[in-house]
Formats: sequence, C-alpha cells, structure tokens
Amino acid sequence: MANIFEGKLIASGLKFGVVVSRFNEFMTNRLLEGAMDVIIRHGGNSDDVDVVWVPGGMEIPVAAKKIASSNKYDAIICLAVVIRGGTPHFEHVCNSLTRGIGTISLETGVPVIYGVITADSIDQAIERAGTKAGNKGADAASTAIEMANLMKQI
Ligand code: INI
Repeated sequence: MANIFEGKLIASGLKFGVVVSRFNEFMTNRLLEGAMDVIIRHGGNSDDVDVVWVPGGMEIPVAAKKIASSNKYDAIICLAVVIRGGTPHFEHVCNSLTRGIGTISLETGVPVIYGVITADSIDQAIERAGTKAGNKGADAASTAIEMANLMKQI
C-alpha cells in the first residue's frame, strides 16, 4: 500500500502573506476579498494574514521574495490583474511576474501561489474576478492552504 501525501483544506493555525497589486485595483480588490473569504471559511484567522500592497504586477516578485524569506509565513499568495494593451508591455509584465513567482517559490521553499489574471480584455478579466468564471483570488487561497499543509507533511 502506497503512502499518500495530500494537503488538507484546513487553514486554522496557518499564516499567509498576500502581495496584491494596486494596478487594476477595482479587480484586485475582488481577488483579495475572494482570498480572504476562502481562508476564513476554511478555519483561518484574519489576524494571521498580512496584506502587502505594491504598485503593479511587476513589483510583486521583490515584495513576495522579501516576505517569503522572513520565514513568517506558511504560504504567500500573489494577486494581480494584467490586461493586454496595444504594445508589448503586457508580455513583459506577465513574463517577469510569472518567472519571478516561480523562482521565489523554488529558492525559498515557501509555496508562492500565482493568483494572477492575465487577460486579453477587461471583460475577460472581470469574468475571473468574482463573476462568471469564478474568482482567481479564491482559487489561489485554496491552493495556498493545500500547499501549506502538504509542505508540513513531505
Ligand atoms: N501592472 C499590472 O499589474 N497590470 C497591468 O495590466 C499593467 N499594465 O498593463 O501596464 C501593469 N503595469 C504596471 C507595472 O506592473 C509596473 O507597476 C510599472 O511598469 C512600474 O514598474
């Protein structure tokens, strides 16, 4: 019989850092609400969640790295909304943000969760920020809870 390791969806006693972008705040606020709602409904405590605001998605990795390195958190949740415009700026922000989050997680050993909407239009982004396609912040919080518990077991 194999030994199976799976993270439970129980947030009690866990500490989370949330790094959230002020760019597209109208939607990132919805992602933050979704993330907090999931943490609380899974037994977490809002006093155990630290929220760090940064100007834009591009600034998320440096802040996430600093708090992930502090050893204060069981998982970090990164929240941003990046919307394609008429220039290559979108690609640069997405590439830097995506690579940065993955690298920080591997370097620190702390789960750093990608709660980032990358959308071709404002409509697509709104759909993923608490309307018809769910809430990316809520999904990210669920992943953070599962990974935080899994990392304690393996
Ligand atoms: N930042 C975002 O989080 N989302 C975007 O859609 C976005 N666009 O499209 O420009 C964006 N740009 C700002 C960027 O993240 C930095 O804050 C800025 O370049 C300063 O470094």
